Amino acid sequence: MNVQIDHSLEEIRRFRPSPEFAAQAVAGPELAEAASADRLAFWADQARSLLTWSTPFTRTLDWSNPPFAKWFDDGELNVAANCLDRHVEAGNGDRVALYFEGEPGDSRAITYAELTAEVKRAANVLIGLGVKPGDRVAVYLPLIPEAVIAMLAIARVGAIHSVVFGGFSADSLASRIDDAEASVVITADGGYRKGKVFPLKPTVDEAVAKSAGSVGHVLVVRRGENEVDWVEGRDHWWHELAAEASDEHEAPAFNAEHPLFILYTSGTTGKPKGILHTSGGYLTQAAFTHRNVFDLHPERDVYWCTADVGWITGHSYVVYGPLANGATQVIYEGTPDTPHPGRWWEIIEKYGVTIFYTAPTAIRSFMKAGRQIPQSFNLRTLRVLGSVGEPINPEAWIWYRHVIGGGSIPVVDTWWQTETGAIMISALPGITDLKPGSAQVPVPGISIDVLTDEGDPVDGTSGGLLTVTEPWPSMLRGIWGDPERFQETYWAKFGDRYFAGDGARRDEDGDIWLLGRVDDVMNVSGHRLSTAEIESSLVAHPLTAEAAVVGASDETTGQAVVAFVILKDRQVSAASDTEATSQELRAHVAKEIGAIARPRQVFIVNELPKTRSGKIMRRLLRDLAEGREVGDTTTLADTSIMEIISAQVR
Ligand code: 6R9
Repeated sequence: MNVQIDHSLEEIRRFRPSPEFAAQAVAGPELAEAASADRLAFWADQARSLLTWSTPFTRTLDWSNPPFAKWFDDGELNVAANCLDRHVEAGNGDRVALYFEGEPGDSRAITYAELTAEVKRAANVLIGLGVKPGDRVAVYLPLIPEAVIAMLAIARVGAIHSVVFGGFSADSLASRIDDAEASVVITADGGYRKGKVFPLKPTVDEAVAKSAGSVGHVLVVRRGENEVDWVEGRDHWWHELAAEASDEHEAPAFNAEHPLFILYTSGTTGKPKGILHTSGGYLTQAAFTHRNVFDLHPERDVYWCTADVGWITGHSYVVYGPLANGATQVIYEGTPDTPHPGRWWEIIEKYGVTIFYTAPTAIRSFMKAGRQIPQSFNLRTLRVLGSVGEPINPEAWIWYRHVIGGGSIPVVDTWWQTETGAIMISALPGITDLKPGSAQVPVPGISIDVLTDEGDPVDGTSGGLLTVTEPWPSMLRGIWGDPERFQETYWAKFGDRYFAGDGARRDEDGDIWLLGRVDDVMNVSGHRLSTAEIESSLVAHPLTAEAAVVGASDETTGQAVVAFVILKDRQVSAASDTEATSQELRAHVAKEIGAIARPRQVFIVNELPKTRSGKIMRRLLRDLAEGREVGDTTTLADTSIMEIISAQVR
């Protein structure tokens, strides 16, 4: 088997679904047939059958003012009640919604009835703090049940959540608080990470102090039991207010286009974009894809998606999709290797996980650590594996299927984005012949095309730009507070077709292969980082005159941040120890933006390669960072520059 894996980079194999799997699969060929017969009727059917509407809709799509779509817009529903109350009313209140596994080994099983009661309490707490429909509430929490409860409580009262990943810095949190003018922040004293308590409350204190002053209340979950400072009147313990709050709360109905959340993601400029999602269409597509792509049988499956709720995957495939579908799922607070490198596999064994959804970067780091680790656990309950965040190389795909999946279960590679809200391209496990390395086919009801830069269809199997040609239910409705940037970023290029920012090609069978970003956005361990944002953080350091950042390919993380920095003249002598200086700059970026943005390397150089018009040629720096021969330098203002830089980097 090793021999096969070593030679699998040019993967040509297909894996047909087994007849047993196909026979029990929730998605059959009729889905795609119905969708191609009448796309809008198909989505309307999904919205009616997967969700419970307080006021049924009669209109499916309003696309009269592109790119501003409205889906199901005369219908009303409460998103949280769709994830909670209706399952209890249907007699499934005793089903476990969440198996929580804390990093130190504490655990809790929370049923749908219990989760519903907790969310009602939290909704009453928010109302008590003055939160009204349409208000923005920032969430800065570890992956603990209260993160899920907070998001659902915010949705339940019609407010808008903005979840900020707990690894982000005070500055990043402050800018997100300001952009959305959040009135409340929900955080914890701290959470567990790599065996230690990682404080969160001090970061919130710093962020609120730096922010423009919209925050009136900070609600603090007790988790790490670390010491925290307290601002009387502003700060409240979650457990104290929840204990006083009623667990009765009637969920009000909101319009299908009522905003549900804002989630910030990196763009090509330094300023993160607040991607806005609304209620009915988002929940329809999250639930539809979660059920059909993962072949969910809610009465018997145990599902685990390893994403944090700070990312879109955590929104759609930890919170909204699984809970709308009444699934039982695992959430795990900590890191994969704490306290031992088999922690994830131990969790799969402990809970009998049947559906597992993770990222290629994690799979590759497990590959490095060796198959003996997962092989010492019982993973035989698994029956579907998913991948998301970046292209999965065929070698990792095969390893995932063989070593984790025992060699016979489907692996679905799911392409989508914060902006698309839910899965757009994926195999369906009971139907599609799987092809390692390809994300394969648009999900039923989604229209994808690969176009040239000019907007023409590409020739045959050549590469081009990935576009979505028809509006879809879970599409972003805009960028918070910036309709022009929304138009400019996604729609200006191809008119009313959505430009995703990814390169792609279709093979002879029509399967889609993703080729990575075509803009200045890097993908590090499945997380989007902007070169511009990291460059501006580097330039903000007193030692730095100029900086250029590139994403260099990295065996484990997909891409890694590599920076080239020119120091200010007067600082060069102060920074004579280049090793210490580059360490300092790496730490600076981690502090300013967050640990995920910490450059793998910072090279101190005297020059940067520029065109005559002064644009930095990052392509040449990427060649250097990836240890390749430097490409065409003829458009450089000074063609000798690359030799000087190469010598300095070596
Ligand atoms: C869900 C998520 C989106 C970007 C996207 C693309 C890359 C995600 C992928 C993939 C190839 C896959 N991406 N899934 N590339 N194959 N299966 O990751 O959202 O954080 O917004 O990132 O990630 O480049 O444009 P987000």
